[in-house]
Amino acid sequence: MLYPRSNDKRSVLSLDGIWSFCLDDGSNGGSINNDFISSRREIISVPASYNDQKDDPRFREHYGWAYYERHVTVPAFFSGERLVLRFDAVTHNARVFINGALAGEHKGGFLPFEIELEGIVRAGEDFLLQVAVDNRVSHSTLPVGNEEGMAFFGSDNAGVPSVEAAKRWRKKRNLPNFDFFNYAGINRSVRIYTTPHDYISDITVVPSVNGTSGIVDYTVATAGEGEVSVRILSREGAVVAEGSGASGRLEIADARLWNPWPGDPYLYTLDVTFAGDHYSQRFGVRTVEVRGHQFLINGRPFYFKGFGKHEDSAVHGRGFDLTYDVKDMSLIRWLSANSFRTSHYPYAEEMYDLADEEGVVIIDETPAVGIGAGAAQDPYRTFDIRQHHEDVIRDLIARDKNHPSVVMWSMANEPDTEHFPQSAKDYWCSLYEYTHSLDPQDRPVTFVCCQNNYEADLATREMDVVCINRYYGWYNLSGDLDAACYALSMELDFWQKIGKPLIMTEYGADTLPGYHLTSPEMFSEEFQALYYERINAELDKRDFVVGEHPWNFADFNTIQGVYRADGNRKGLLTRDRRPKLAAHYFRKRWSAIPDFGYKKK
Ligand code: E8X
Repeated sequence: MLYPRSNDKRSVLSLDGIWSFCLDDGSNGGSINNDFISSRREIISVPASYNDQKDDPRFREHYGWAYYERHVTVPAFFSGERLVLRFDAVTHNARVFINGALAGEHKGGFLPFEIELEGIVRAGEDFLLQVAVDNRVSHSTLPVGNEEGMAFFGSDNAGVPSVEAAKRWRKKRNLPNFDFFNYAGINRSVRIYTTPHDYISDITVVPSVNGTSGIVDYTVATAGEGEVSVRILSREGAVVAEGSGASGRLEIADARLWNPWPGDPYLYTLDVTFAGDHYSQRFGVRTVEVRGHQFLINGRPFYFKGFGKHEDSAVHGRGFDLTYDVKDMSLIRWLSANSFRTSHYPYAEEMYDLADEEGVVIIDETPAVGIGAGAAQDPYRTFDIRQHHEDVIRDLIARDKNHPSVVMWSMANEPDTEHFPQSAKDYWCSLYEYTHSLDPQDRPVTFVCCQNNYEADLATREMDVVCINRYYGWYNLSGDLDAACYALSMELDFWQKIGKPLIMTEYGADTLPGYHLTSPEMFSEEFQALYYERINAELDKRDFVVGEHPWNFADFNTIQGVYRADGNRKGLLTRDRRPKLAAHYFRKRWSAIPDFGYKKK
């Protein structure tokens, strides 16, 4: 799927800004009731989550539909062009109405969707655009929620109502099976863009290297009649290769490779014309390969220095904010990091563009988090998620396939792979094959494994890279770093035999900024830094460990709970991006660790 860009043949009209908004009261179920909306409308900013824009508890507690609306005027000079309405992300489910008629629907809150306006709207016309947004999560959504909030009732705590009693009186609410606030709304940009009626619908670039040449296999999908012409432009604007035809192979002599910073993340542009259309697609010449227990980029063993992140900031919630993305890229460089995982959902396209430009490596993750219910039930047999999971993987790869920064796909975060091991292995290995089959660049595929009985887990070891989240010394063996290192070392002995490259994709400690102790204990800044010093010493002993991703880049908001004091505080940085002691520790450590060749062969 191409990102909307204006050029000599295409225009883009932004629909970001102030819209009208109201929360449903449960009586309209996603249908448009204009009397209901007009009596409750208030202002809201797009793009952004709606939850933290208002000082009314209803906005954070909401369960169900909310309604956005605005009037749109399509410029007359768009006349004769193909008109497309594009939502970059609406979380979680969207129903789009134009002049009161349903024009499109979409399930999934982190990937774009489009609505062709042919026959619905004409250039020069005004129209009413209304969007119904559903924030509910359940056993049939990704991310996964507990069904109708009953999961927390019926416990044996004295005074807690039984499930039956709860059903009689409880106000329904979301109970996410994931540890980040269930921000919702039109979280990313909305646009109308134009193309000619005969247009370029997609571009695929598959780079490889042959000696000093860059080999570029390209495919251009089109609609209508015309001839495809392609040119490859260097970063400096020189034509370095050209050809014609909807697909083909071009060669760049003495190619400049895309390398992670502080290397040169060199970008080329595939400039495509077809009939009266024109689109320029940036790409990088780089190779990615797992070989033995190494992760190779351009044939050299790469070491992941970085973190799991979130799209999360005050007031914006999970809303797209290019300024925060630029700031986070600056902090990634300040920390001497070289990578991040898009935990736990695809991020805004603009962040991948920045990573391409800045030379930051991405592990691209789907929103499949929360797949598990402990030993209570086999989620692979009882959660209705498989088709949607395949849809999300298909759409993720369609969106991100050309980014040189994307080097691996993560199908999920912390699914249950322990309680129903064979069922889990069947699910993940078949989805692994499906994911590989969709990626034209055939990048490595994994999922991120939750702290578990790793000997019982039959799925994690089948992935191209073993990605584990481990909290020895925090959630278990709490505060006892000697025991934590011993337990981790035992587990690493196990993975040593498996022979795959391993990334520690999460490890961390909740830390209150400004809480200092001369004898480090949990929640202090000194403990967080010491925790990482000790765990990293264990990781350094193992050549098959090819990456360290502390959890998390920054503090972030979650649902309220006894373990969350103003959200999750495991950030190396505070939520407003100020460094804790551990950030200074990693800045020093990572500035001394090279991107390549850190571990022996
Ligand atoms: C945590 C993280 C959470 O924020 C992240 O989204 C997924 C969790 C740790 C799981 N991983 O809670 O800070 C630990 C499982 C029990 C040992």
